[in-house]
Amino acid sequence: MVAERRRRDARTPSPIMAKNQSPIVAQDHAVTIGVPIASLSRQSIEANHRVFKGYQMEATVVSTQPFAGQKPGTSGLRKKVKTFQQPHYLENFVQAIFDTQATLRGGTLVVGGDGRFHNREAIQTILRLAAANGVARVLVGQGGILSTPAVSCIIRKHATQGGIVLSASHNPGGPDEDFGIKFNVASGGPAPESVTDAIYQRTTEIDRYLTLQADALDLDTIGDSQLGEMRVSVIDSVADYAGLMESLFDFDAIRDLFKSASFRMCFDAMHAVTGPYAKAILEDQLGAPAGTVINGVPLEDFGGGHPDPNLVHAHGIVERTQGAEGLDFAAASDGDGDRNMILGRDFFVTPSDSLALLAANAEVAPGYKAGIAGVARSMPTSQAADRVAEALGIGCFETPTGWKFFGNLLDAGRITLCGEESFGTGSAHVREKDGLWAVLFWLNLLAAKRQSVATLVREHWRRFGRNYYTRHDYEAIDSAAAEGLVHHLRLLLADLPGRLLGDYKVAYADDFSYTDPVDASVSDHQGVRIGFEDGSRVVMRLSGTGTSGATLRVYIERFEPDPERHDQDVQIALQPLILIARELAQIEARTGRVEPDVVT
Ligand code: VG1
Ligand code: CO
Repeated sequence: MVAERRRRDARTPSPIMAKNQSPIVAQDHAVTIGVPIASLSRQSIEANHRVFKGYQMEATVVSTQPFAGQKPGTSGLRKKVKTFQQPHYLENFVQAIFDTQATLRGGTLVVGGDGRFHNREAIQTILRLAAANGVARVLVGQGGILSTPAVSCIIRKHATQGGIVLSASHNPGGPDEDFGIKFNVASGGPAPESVTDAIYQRTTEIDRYLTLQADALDLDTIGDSQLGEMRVSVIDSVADYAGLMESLFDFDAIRDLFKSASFRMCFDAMHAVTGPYAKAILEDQLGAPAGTVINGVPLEDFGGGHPDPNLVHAHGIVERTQGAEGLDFAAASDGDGDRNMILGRDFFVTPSDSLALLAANAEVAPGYKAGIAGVARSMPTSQAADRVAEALGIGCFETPTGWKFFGNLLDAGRITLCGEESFGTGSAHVREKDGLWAVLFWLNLLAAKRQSVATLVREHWRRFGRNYYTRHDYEAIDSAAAEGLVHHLRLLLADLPGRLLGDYKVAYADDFSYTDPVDASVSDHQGVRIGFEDGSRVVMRLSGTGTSGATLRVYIERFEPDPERHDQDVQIALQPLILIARELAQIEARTGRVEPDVVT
């Protein structure tokens, strides 16, 4: 079925469709693109096959009804593929974007996805709606492929009015798995809450969408075609992004590193979107040996795996770094290319440490040699970066989970680097987290220092102290039980400060509320956090990206200044705090789970 669909797409290029098509014109109900929604007559809204007069291809008004639950979560709207395949489901959401984002009319939109099942169909639907809604031009990645950071890069480079990314990121793909859509604004970043709220609000009252009756466009051939009045430019998925990377990092030094026989690396693209990017940049441009990139062909079901670069789902490359013969460096990225996992020989770099290390050594990369303005991390991310910021005398910000909260700080020039514990690291070069960027930064660092990953991190700990850190995920738990657990925790908060839990005295306990330092917008209920007097923390929140039941995330952190104690097993070092978290939240009693599903 998948192959058939692909063939059909490729067989039906219709670059000059507009000229071949004879429009069905209903003169009596002709309306013009650009009329405000309110001025469309009831009759014309409800009638199908109404026409926009004066355009080469007819635009159709289709009546529809709202679907419940089209509220974007931490990163866009994510649902099962089957949900997205329902007639009008995607159309409603996309129309809600056009109805609320006025600059797209007459503007340019970037569209692409991570290649998962339903990507191509969804792009064709979006193109038709875009044309019918008066978008002047769409830039679409070849084969429908664009990574999340590439979309951000292209929006910025071509100064477009926004972009749409089709991805459910690290969630599995396939007919019975997940699909997703997110809208990025003109800065290149994920839509801020004000925008996602407006889109959601519109989905609750939507009663019509505009589309064109048109065949599928050829997405595989680079070049321009017309869809009604709209120009569709199929662009190279990699070129703009690769150019940006070359402007930031010392490619000559990395080339030298690859030439040295003693350096061996592997990049696992997990059959997701970064394959073409990693091959072009690492192997073709930087001269890494062929085969450095594994699982490099994007597949609609990611080869049946979770494209989630962590110790559990990317265990294949973890094994390749182990033992005396282990690789010097290995990395992986996720479905849409915005996450990264960094490994050295027998060594896993915690994402929170990775952010701290890059901040402490940013000047090795030409793009950051002038220094960094500040750093930001999401609240559950360890405080390792804070220590670097303090030493450097630069700003340090703590934001809620989700990349959209970094946007204002980046736009205002308050920060240069930012990151999340969830394998997300990035900088002001785009407005998304960026998996390959982080890998290249590490390669640049290794090329400049010529030390092993383990030595670099251990020396960092020696200088700044070590923030032992882990995250425990309890996946697909009963939603009501999860809500009950969070409610229970909130009730406890007021009484916790001053209390002794095991050996740890509670310094503060709250439900994190964030006031954006740039626009003063407030985001409440961003996670329960319990801070102890020695700087240790327990944070708990529910995931905003899952699609079945609820996922409870428990984040645990403890600071250890003594270098003599930097080599403990992480889970053992954190055991007392792990038990405190489990007891406090009554995890077993409320969810029936004794152990987490994923530990990172
Ligand atoms: C998770 C991560 C969060 C990240 C988000 C999107 O969200 O915890 O840090 O920003 O995924 O990443 P949640 O709400 O499930 O904890 V991605 O690579 O899925 O765009
Ligand atoms: Co992602």
